[in-house]
Amino acid sequence: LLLRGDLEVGIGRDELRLHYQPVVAVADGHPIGAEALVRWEHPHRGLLYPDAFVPIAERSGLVGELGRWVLRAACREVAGWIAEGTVDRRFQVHVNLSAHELAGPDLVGEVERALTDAGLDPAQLVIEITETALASNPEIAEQTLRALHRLGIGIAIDDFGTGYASFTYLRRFPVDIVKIDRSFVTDVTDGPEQAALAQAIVRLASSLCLSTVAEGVERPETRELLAGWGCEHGQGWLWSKAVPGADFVTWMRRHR
Ligand code: G
Ligand code: G
Ligand code: MN
Ligand code: NA
Repeated sequence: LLLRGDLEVGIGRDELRLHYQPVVAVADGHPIGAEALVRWEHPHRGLLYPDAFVPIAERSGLVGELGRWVLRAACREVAGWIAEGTVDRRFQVHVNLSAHELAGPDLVGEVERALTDAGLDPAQLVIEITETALASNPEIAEQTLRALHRLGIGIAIDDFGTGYASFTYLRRFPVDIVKIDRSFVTDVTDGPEQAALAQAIVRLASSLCLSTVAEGVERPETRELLAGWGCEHGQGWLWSKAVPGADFVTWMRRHR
C-alpha cells in the first residue's frame, strides 16, 4: 500500500522521472513534439506508473507539488534539448494536468514561472486536459485555459470522444489540439463501421481548424488509414513507446 507520506518522501528524494513519447507527423513519421509522462522510481517497488500514485496525490493534496515538479522538469529538459540541438524551436512538449491541478490557486503563475525559469517559449508547451477533468469544474477550467491560451500555450483535449459532451467542449474551451482516444483508433482497420468514429472526429477537428493527434497507433495499416483521412499527427507504439529522456534523445537523433 502506497501512502501520502511515501509520495512526499519520494518527491523530496527526487524519485520522480519523466518519460517521453514522441508525437509525429502521420504522413512521414517526422517528430513534432513529445508527451511527458510521469513515473516514480520507487526504491523497493521499481518503476511505478501514474495510475499507481497520481490518485494518491490528488486525494492527499500533493498533486500541486507533483504537477509543479512535472511542469518544471519538462520545461527544463526540453530547453536543454533545444540548447544542444536535439530539437528545434517548433518542438512542443505536452504535459498532462488533472482537474485538481487545473483548479490550483496559482496554476497560471506556476506555468509562467516554469517557462521563464527554463527560458522556454510558451508556444512550445501544450497542456493536455481530459474531457472528464473539464466536466468536473467547467467554470474554473474555462477561466484557467483562457489565461494559458492568452500566454500562447497550446491546449489539447485528451481522450477525446470518451466524455459526455465532446462537441460542447470544443466550443466552450480554447482548444488547439484534439487527441483521439486510443479506443477509437485501435480497431479502425476492422472495417468501415469501426473506422467511422475516428474518421468523423478527424473531419470535425479539421472543419474547426484544430489539429488532431491519433493516440495508440500500433500498426502500419492504421497509420495508412489515418493518413488517408488527413489526420495530421499520431502517437503510439508504431513509432515509439514512452521512454526516458536519454533514450528519447537517441530516438530523435535517428528520426530527425
Ligand atoms: O503512459 P502512462 O501509463 O503513464 O499514462 C497513463 C495516464 O496517466 C496518462 O494518460 C495521463 O492521463 C496520466 N499522466 C501521465 N503523466 C501525468 C502527469 O504528469 N500528471 C498527471 N496529472 N497525469 C499524468
Ligand atoms: O495521456 P494518456 O492517457 O493518453 O497516456 C497514454 C497511455 O497510453 C499510456 O498509458 C501509454 O503507455 C499508452 N500507450 C501509448 N501508446 C500506445 C499504443 O500504441 N498502444 C497502446 N495499447 N497503449 C499505448
Ligand atoms: Mn495525455
Ligand atoms: Na489520452
